[in-house]
Parts: sequence; C-alpha cells; structure tokens
Amino acid sequence: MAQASVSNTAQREAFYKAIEPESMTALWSVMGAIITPEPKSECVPFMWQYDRVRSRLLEAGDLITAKEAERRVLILENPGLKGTSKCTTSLYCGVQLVMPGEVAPAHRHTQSALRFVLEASGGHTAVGGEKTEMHYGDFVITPNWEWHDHGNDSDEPVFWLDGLDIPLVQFLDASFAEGFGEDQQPISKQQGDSNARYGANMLPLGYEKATPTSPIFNYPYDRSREALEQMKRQEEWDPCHGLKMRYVNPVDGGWAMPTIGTCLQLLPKSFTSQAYRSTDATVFVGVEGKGRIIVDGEIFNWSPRDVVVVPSWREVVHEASEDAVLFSYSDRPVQEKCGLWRERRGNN
Ligand code: 1HN
Repeated sequence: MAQASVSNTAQREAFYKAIEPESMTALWSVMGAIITPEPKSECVPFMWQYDRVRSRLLEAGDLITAKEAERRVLILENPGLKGTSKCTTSLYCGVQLVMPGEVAPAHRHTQSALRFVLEASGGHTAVGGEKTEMHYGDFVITPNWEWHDHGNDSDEPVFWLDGLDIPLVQFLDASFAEGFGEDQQPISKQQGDSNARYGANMLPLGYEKATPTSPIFNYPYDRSREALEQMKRQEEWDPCHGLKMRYVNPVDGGWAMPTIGTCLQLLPKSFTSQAYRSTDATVFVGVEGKGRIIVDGEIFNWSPRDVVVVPSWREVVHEASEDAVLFSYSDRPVQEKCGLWRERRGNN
C-alpha cells in the first residue's frame, strides 16, 4: 500500500527516531507492512510423515512418562514459525503418545482441543465426567475449561493428533489453566451418554444451548466414513473438494467447535481438483488411501496419518490415484464470525 510511495529523507528518519522513545510510530512508514493487499503469512506449506513422528515419539516414550510430562506430545511446529509452537498462525498441532497402563493427569484450560485418533486399540479420554474409547479416525472434542484426562488400558501404545486454538487464545491473552489434583476425574456418566442424548438426530426436549461447543464429544469414524461412502454413489463432486463434509454441533447446525472448524473429505480415485484458496490456513491429516496435495506447485505425497499444512491464501490442488480420505481443521469458524473468511475457486 502506501509504503512503496513513501520515501525516506534524513529529516523523516530523524523524526521517526525522535518519536520512538515516546512510544509513537508514523503509520505511513509501516502501513504497507500491516495492511497488505492480500494475506502474507510467515506460515509455510509443510508435511510431516507419520513414521518419523511416530518413531520420535516412541523415543520420547523412553525418556519421560506421560505423568511427568503431563502430556507426552511432539509439537508439529511450522518451519516458518520457529519457536512459536504454532502449526498455522492461529492453530497448534501435536501428536500425543500414551503408553500401555499410563495416565495423562486431569487438568483444564481455556484452550479448546480436538483429538484425531491415529492408532488405538483401547485408549480412552475422559471429559466432563464421561469416558470415551478411542478408535482410528475418531474426532474427539475437549471443550474449553472442561476437566480432561487420558489413559490407555490396552497393551499397545496409543497415538492421536491434538489440534488446539493455543495461538488464538495466546493472542487474546485469555489463557487460564489448572490441575485437577488427582490423576483421573470421577466418572459420573455411562459411556456413550453424550452420543445417546445428542448424537442420534434428536435432542432431549427442552434442551437449551449452554456452551458454544457441540455436546457430542466423540464423532466416531465409522459413522462419518459411512456417510461419505453413501454419498459417493451420487458422484456429485465439488470441483475443489471432492466430497467434503463438516462436523456439526447438532444444537444449532454450526461448527462443532467455536474456534476450530473440522471436516472429513473423500477424494475419489483419479480425482484432480480445481485450484482453490481460502483465508483459513488448514491442517490436513491423511486417513485412508494415498493422495497428493500441491501447494503453489510444491508437491506433498501423503499417506495415511501424514500431516500437511496449507497456509492462508495459498493455491491448493488435490489429487488422488485411489479413493482417499482426509480429515482437516482450520480457524474458519472464527473468520466467519468476524466476516473475514474468503475463498477463491480456480486459478487467477
Ligand atoms: C493438552 O491439554 C493436551 O489434554 C494436549 O491432551 C496438548 C498442548 C498444550 C496445552 C494443553 C491434552 C496440549 C494441551
């Protein structure tokens, strides 16, 4: 913007220096950097191969217990955002390991979390007095300020992806956190309680929305996958997304989480998408099959459980040589609420 047309003179430089100790800055000297004609992000496109993350996590398993670490997680930090613990400018991503017999102690915080289960033959998480078992591909929600703890009663390690709105909460200076004081919170509800009440296309009569987060806490993969399989028969592909469904809050039809939008999409065999860009930087997780995400010409060949990040407003193309399924999350709900979200279909 203006910056290009504002040149530096010795007088102006002296003025900028003079006002600096008085905590003032001339807008015209920085305007072009802060009001860009289109998004300019430090976040870069990147892919983490699951095998590498998994073996490093197992190394960490020999180094520290889940209890001592509180959460044994390797952060997937964007190489363009080093030292910030961010995967995108607004969102965090990590992969967590809970070894057989371990417990990740109960705590709560104002950051909201999603879990996307990568390997589990019997791990569980407890939220708000209810326990849920975790299976591959399940999308599990930890709403903000709810007590949560994790455990693994099976004899295999459990791995899942954590997506949190940490950078967003940090930006707003709204972080609170506390420990429960015991490893596990008391369980007061039967397993499956929230899915019975809220996940059967019904709601208890008179139910009133109490929080902005979906009352369903585990969206099991088999049900979401079955929906995609049924719809696949219609072959009504979106040219940019294939078949993309968003997880909803059954109370109001909105996103399942207030700060993080989550989707599951099917790319049919031999599909090549149209070019697409949107203002919500997106974290994709491979679930089934193999595919290719091309970001401004840079190719990422993904397999199940690999993680690919696409920054804001970068051109993305999807290709799949076989039926392929991707889970994804972004800050789209926040941008929509603020009237900021934009997309562009096709190249230009
Ligand atoms: C957290 O509570 C979990 O509960 C995982 O599993 C990752 C990263 C930062 C802060 C809190 C969990 C987290 C986290």
